[in-house]
Amino acid sequence: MFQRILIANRGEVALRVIRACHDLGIEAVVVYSEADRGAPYLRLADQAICIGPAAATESYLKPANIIKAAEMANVNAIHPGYGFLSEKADFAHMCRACGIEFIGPPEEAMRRLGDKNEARKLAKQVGVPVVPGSEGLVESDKEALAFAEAVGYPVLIKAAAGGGGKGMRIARNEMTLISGLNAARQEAQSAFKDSSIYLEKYLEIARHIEVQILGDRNGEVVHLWERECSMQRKHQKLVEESPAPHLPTSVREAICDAAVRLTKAAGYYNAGTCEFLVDPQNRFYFIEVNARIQVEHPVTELVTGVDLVREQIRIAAGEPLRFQQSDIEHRGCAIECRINAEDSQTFRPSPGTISHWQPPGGPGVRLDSHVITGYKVPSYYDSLIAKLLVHQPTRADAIAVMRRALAEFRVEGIHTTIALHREIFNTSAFVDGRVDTKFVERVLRPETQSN
Ligand code: MV4
Repeated sequence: MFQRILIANRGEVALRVIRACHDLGIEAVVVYSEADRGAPYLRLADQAICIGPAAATESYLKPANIIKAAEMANVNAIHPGYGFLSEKADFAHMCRACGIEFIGPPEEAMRRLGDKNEARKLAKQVGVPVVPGSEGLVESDKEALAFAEAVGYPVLIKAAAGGGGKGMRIARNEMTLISGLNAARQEAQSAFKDSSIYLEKYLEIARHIEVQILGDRNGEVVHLWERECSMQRKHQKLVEESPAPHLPTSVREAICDAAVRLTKAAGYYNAGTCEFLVDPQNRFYFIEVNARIQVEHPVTELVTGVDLVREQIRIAAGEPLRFQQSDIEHRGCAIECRINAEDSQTFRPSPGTISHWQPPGGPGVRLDSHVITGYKVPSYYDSLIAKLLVHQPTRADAIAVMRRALAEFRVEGIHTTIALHREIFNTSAFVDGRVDTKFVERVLRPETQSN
């Protein structure tokens, strides 16, 4: 097993990985930017190393700075967390070439699945349904028009190098298809240095359901059931839960099985997620793989009892999975609310100093957060400050405990999304499990509706 791990991330997830290291008897070295100097979670690490200025591009996104810190601290491995360098195959390669294990998937699987068009091809090969789409990349306007004509509008323009909604554009007619293609190509070129585009039929009403998997270096892969992640706004998830409400057992098992087939075929190991869209007729379609641990992983930890971050570390160290599929239980219902430092009406960021922080607790509550009273939320990074989770035998109980926990939660000095969550948990459509990806815009903030 590793003796020392460097954590190439910040905030909530850096603290989550510090804890997993310590649970395994491993020393944790954390890096920080100048904006995070003095952050309280740094004191829980065994060592903290400054890697550059506040701007992420000058610190958390600079491979050379991170490798240098890793070599200085003499670590065996690097945990990238989520975001930042977590899905960069070049970074994984660089770590391993320097004799430092990258706690993530193999480079080839990262490259193959990181290209969404390639991931789609692989899914088709192993019999996993995909959304009706273009046959490979779209090279010309003529091809795009022919595809849209054949499947009917609306269509969704997607960047092969994109993901998580980046570089996506809806086209509802010929004119917006042509202009959208050009805009999407330019956007993809500047964001990912790759202008490759493909098309899919746009599913207007769908639920976003993802399957957690764990694979080891011997080619074994198990799934840890699904999470329902439809409650989101502008590709920022707000609430995640497991099990997915109203998902028939047969469909659930078929989706989970599809996720295992796909990741096995990719030669994947580490923790990972396969994302699917599920339409109102409960037909499911693969959309993409997230080759990293995700923000919402604790939802799965609560219902399965598996510590996903510890398992990531064990897998990276070469240990075989300690369970087979039939050992993975799913107990009760878990729900997560993402608490962000932003205005719950306008969704604008709300950085600043937290003058009072009074977190909820008690039976059935888990709070993952790096925040304490007096903490200053920097303006440079993602605004996530806490993840509030509950675990109960039934969804109704989970909702009741979440309402109670949200009522206990007091944050002063900045705006947070706690107020929005109180609204969500008092909305009958949510309580009934009637959620889809348009929920917030349709039910809660109709004035902000765009599409
Ligand atoms: C889609 C889709 C509908 N039809 N693809 C969003 C994130 C990325 N992983 C893929 N996503 C979607 N792909 C097709 N063919 C709907 C989403 C989607 C979404 C789209 C617009 C606004 C919010 C959304 C939330 C979740 C999923």
